[in-house]
Amino acid sequence: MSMFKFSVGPWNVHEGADAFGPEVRSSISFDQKLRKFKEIGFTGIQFHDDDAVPDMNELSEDQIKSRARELKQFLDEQGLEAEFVAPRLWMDARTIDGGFTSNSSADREFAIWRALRSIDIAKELGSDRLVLWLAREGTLCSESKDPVLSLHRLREAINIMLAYDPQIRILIEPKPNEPIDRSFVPTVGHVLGFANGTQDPSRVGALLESAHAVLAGLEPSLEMAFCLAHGKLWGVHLNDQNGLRYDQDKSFGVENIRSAFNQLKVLIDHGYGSNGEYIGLDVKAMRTQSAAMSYAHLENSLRIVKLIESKVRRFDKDLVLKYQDARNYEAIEMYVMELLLGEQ
Ligand code: XUL
Ligand code: MN
Repeated sequence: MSMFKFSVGPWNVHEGADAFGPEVRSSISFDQKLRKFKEIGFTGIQFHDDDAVPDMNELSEDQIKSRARELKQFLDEQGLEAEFVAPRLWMDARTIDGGFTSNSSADREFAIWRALRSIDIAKELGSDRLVLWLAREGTLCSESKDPVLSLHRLREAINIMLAYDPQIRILIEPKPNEPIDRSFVPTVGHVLGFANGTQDPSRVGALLESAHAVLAGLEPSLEMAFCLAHGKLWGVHLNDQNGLRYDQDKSFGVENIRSAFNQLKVLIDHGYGSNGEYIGLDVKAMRTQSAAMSYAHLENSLRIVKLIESKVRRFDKDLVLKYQDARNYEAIEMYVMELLLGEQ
């Protein structure tokens, strides 16, 4: 049994298209995905704004809210909860060069409109969390944007969101690159520094994705620790990543099981989840897998989390304290390896 609640997004079951090839699996309807998520053991759903309200650009603000209310009823019927809503600002022709940091004022206005509608949707769905993955808030060409001005623009946009709804909390999910070359807010350290400059730092925190930390050359468990030490770890996207490559969204723990162990250890040791936080998974099926395997990466990741969680609970703190006092780090390392290899 896990002590955590788990969440997942509809985009985690997908057609398999990548930058170099067409789709390899047929689409599965939204309702079907949500029902299956519940069956597998998820109780929280992560939404992009247009997952929740498709074609929202064509709808009035009232229509958007009423569609969101219909979705809330469906979630209630299924016994599911919305964890967060995130504006999908990277797919629109108006935000090809970023939303909040675009040089075009019309693009920036559109991005803010989408963020405010995402807040409306979140409220209708009963969530106080807006996630900002700042996909294109950076550059492909360094000289194409003024980086300081861009950060001021990002801060202004976030201040507008904070003022729009006094309850909303903003979780910035940093990623150092992809689809842009260089992000203006690449790590959670940047997020927390940036949060301090906003009008209400108490409502701006972080969502840490394991793969994004690895892409920044950093250890995900320490990035989590950094946020936990500031009371700012409000969400996680557990997954895995084979070094400095494209964003892989592999099943949790399949590349680096010791890091996976340390991620769960820091979460458990420091009470992650006690304020209602979810363990989110942001994993994708391998492109080679058939439609019949559309959910295996999710089932596998959940099972891996639970298996590693049981290792963390068996971790012998007293023994390790003794080794720490004796500065016998070889013994600690071997103990951890034996624990992970089933010899403890
Ligand atoms: C992209 C990513 C997103 C966010 C939500 O790398 O992780 O799916 O989690 O917008
Ligand atoms: Mn993510």
